[in-house]
Amino acid sequence: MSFETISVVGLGYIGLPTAAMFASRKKKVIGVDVNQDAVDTINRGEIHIVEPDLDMLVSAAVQQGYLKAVTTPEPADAFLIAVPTPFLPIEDVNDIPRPDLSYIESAAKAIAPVLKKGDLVILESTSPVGATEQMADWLSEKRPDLSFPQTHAENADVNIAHCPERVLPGHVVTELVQNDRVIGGMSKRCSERSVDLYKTFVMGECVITNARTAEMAKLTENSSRDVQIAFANELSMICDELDIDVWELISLANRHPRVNILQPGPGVGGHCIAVDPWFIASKTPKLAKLIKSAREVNDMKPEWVVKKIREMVSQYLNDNPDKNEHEIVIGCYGLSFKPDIDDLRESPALEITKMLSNKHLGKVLAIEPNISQVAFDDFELVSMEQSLSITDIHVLLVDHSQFRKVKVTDKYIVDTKGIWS
Ligand code: SAJ
Repeated sequence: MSFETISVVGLGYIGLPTAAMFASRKKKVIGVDVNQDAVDTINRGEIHIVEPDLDMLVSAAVQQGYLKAVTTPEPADAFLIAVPTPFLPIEDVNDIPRPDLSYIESAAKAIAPVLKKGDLVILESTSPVGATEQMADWLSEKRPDLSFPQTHAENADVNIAHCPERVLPGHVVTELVQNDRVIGGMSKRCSERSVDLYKTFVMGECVITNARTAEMAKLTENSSRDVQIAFANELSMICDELDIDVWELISLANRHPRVNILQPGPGVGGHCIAVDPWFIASKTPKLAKLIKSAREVNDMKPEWVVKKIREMVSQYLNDNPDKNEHEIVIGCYGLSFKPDIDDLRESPALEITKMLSNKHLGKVLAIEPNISQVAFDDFELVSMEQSLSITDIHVLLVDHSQFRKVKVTDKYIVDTKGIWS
């Protein structure tokens, strides 16, 4: 059965580019989102998120009539669910954060009334192991007239699979086409039909497994990166204590043919790597010791950086006994969660700048070349030139390409990315 109409539920950083990609291959796409503003924006051929080349794709798709956005699901041959999976609120600081599946539940319950025999439902949202089976149960509860793979395997009326997205923000449009896809069907037929669907635009290999392994594969990829970054961050703190340049150390160690250490930084941000490892740790808390400990190392790095800045303030005051702390201006270079983007979600740079504003008695300035519209309560946003002329202590938090082009050689620098030190 071919897929004439495809519905993408959740039109965010993953759902909208995926919808636009199917539409660019001349499939009729119905995008669904609960946010009326996002729906209106898309129907005007515009976008509500920042991602290179996406604006052109969406504009062309809407103009040519292949993509439309709605707030209530309509019948389709395939449904892709790309809604967020955040944490549930934590009651005690010692609790392991647990995933909140309510967005998936709402999406499943919203599409259930329009499902028909022969449809394919794919969960793309990053999910804890077992979430796809749980989604299948929610669908089956709502539609007892249809059969699902958990009870009817290859003969089910509706096919279900988990196919996690793995694209890098800032490179979504190319990575959606070129990356390999992990396809975890609840039956062989579910997987094969999912491969047929993705082959509409995916040039990478579509590799088949089961739903639980596909869920775990995505969590494993991001946990592996988190653990590796934690190793680099831990090294940076050890080297600071031992008076060794961590950047030189890592470049030396990486000359070994089987060593490839990542780069330390102010901490780990974004909505994926700082979140997904908890989905493994909350499921198997007694076994996921390394994964949990890596999260803790990365999560406490911003506090350590603030401590280093406070030490630099003390050193500045020692060297300049005629000054007091109220007169010291600190410039924080970079606010986003990684270089050359404007995304502030879970950003350690923003966390550090805010913490500093609360602690420091003098002025705190922020320099963020990728953001101009946002106003911050805690600190002032200034240009690079302004900051360089009035700042006493320079804190490099994000290695934006604009910052790499300038060599700041002041005595008072806290450089979390190793580009000015
Ligand atoms: N970071 C470091 N040191 C490094 C590399 C990264 O401190 O050497 C920091 C970054 O500054 C940032 C955080 O880690 O704060 C995460 O950045 P990232 O570039 O590693 O990853 P994301 O969150 O932009 O995207 C990740 C990707 N996953 C992997 O590379 C395994 C992407 O492919 C996933 O699709 C995405 O998560 C997701 O949606 O899950």
